[in-house]
Amino acid sequence: MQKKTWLLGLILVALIANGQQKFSGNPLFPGWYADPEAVIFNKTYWIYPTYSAPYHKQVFMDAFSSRDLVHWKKHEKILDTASVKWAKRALWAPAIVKKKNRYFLFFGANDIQNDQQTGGIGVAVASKPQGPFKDYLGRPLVDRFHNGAQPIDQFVFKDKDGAWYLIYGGWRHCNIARLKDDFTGFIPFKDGSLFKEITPEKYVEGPVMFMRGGKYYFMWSEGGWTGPDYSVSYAIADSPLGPFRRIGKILQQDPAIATGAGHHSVVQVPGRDEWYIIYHRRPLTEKDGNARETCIEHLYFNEDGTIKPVVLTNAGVAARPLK
Ligand code: FUB
Repeated sequence: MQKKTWLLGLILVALIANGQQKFSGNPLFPGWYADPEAVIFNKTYWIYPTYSAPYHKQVFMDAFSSRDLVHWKKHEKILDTASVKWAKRALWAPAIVKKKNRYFLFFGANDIQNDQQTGGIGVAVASKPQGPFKDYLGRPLVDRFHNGAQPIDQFVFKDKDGAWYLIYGGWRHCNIARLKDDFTGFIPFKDGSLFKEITPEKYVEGPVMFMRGGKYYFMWSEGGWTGPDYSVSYAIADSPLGPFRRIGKILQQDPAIATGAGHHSVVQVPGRDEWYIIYHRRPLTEKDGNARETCIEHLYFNEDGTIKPVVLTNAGVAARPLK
């Protein structure tokens, strides 16, 4: 009898502790998930990651939503290669935007190695953030190498004048292209070109752009994603076209916490100078390239606008419901 009471007490304490949990913890949710694209839709945080597995198993994407950064709900198979006839494998690095009550999910597929192969960057569309997403174009949006950039790792940036840009590229080259308003193709730049190379020093992949204080922050991943030295660096410019001069590294492994920290996204609490970086990293116990999990930390700035180095934590961040 005494033993039973003790056990019940223990369960009660665990339940209370769980109910009072105020920190997200890292990783944010279980499972191998990489390249997290974090956004806010309708006062809810959403994360769209790559399902991190061998390429032939990367045939779908899951998404995760949260009202407070602490409690996460999994939305399974929001996109599946079954609904994209040209995509067979290696569904990578989603980027998502909302436009006129539709959600456009840009994704990489097939890991093409040359212009003869089918694949590249595609677009899927849905009426809800949790999908189901369907192929929007029936073909890739970018299906060739331009300026040496493998068509993967897309990011979609809306400029202050309303122009939409696709920023993308693997294999150490990064391009920017101005999207047509309906996302079916590209608008040429003044010189007639469609794809402008904006590659900064040491760039490898995973571009991200955001604005703060009237400046364009450009971030990217460096090193090899399967190794410990994967990391994130950044530049600041006055235009989305650059030029981007590398300022330095702000996210990297911490031998006490995790390795391979990189391929991130950035979220701002609307109307506030409060920022988060959402990224993937590899637990110290793991060596497999695909053993990547999605984590979160605060992103802080210095007075002069430069970014402070990110501190990797196991605790993550405190609950932050959106009003
Ligand atoms: O997850 C697949 C690939 O790994 C991404 O496209 C790269 O950026 C790297 O994170």
